Amino acid sequence: MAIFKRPRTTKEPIPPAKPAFTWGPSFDPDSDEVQAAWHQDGYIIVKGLLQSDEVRRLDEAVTQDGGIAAHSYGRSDGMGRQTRLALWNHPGNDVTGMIARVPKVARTMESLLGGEVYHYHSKLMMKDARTGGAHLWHQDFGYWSQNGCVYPDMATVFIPLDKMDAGNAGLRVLRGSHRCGLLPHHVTGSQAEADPKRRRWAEQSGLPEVQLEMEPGDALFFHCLLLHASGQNSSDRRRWCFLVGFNRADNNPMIEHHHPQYTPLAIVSNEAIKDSATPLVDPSGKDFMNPGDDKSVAKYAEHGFH
Ligand SMILES: O=C(O)CCC(=O)C(=O)O
Repeated sequence: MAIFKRPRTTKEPIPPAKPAFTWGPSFDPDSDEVQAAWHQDGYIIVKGLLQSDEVRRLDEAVTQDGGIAAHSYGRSDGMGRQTRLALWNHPGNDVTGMIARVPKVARTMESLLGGEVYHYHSKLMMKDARTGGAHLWHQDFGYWSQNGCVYPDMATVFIPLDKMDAGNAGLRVLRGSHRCGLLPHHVTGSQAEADPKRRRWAEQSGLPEVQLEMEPGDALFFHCLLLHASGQNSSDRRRWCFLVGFNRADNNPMIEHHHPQYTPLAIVSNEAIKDSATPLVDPSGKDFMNPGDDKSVAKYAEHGFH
C-alpha cells in the first residue's frame, strides 16, 4: 500500500502591514479600517495624535525641576545597562493625567478593546543617549497575567517624546504576534523575557519583525500580547516615551497588587492637555512607584516590575 506523505499545512502568510492613520476629525476607531488593522497587526499607529504644543507641554512636564523624571529609577537589562523609568498608578489632574483621560486616547482604547477601560498605570520610559538599556522581547501580559488579570483585554498607548527610529533604539514589534497567545516568560536581569525559542518559532512561521519609526506625538496603540523589544541606546540621541496601560473594566484583577483595581476613568475634553488651567505636574493622587520603599519592593518581588 502506497504511503502518502502529507504536505505540512501552514497558515496563510500575514498580509502586508496596514498603513498608519492620521489624527483628525475623520479618524474613527470604530471604522472597519482601524478595526481590521488592530486585529491583523496587533497595533495601530495614529500619526500626530498629540499636536506640537501638547508634546511641548508633555516634555516640560517630564523634564522640569521636580517633574515626572524626578521619580525615575533604574532596572537592569541583564546586559550591563539599566533602563530608567518612572511609573504611577493613577492618572491625576496634570498634563500626563489628561493625556490618559482624553477621548482621543481613552475612547480609542475602548473601541480597540471592545468595552469600558480604566487606567492601569502610566510610565515614562527613558532611554538616555549612550547609556540607555534594552527592553527584552516580551508581551506585557507576561507581567500582567501574574497580577491577577485573567483576560488579555489590556493594551498600551505609547507616545514618543523624541523622534524614534533604529538609530536611537526605537521599538520593534513582531507584527501579528498577539494571535500566538501568552508565551512563557522568565526573569532576565530585572525584566520578564518571553521564551526565545517560542519567539523564534513565531518568526519562522512568518510573523515579521517591524522596526517602528515615529515622530514625537505620534501614538502607537498596541495589544498586551504583541511581542515587542528595543535595544540599548548607544546613539547620542535621547529616546524617551510616555506610555499609558489600560485594562478593560470587566477584567478587574483577581488579587490586590501594585497596580489598581477597577477605578472609573474620568474622561475630559481633548482640549484639556493644552488648557492653561491644567498644571504641568501635580503629583497628588498619582501614586508614584518608589522602589526604595519597602512595601513597594515586596510587592514588586511578588508580582514583577510592571
Ligand atoms: O520603551 C521601550 O523600548 C519598551 C517599553 C516596553 O517594552 C514596556 O514598557 O513594556
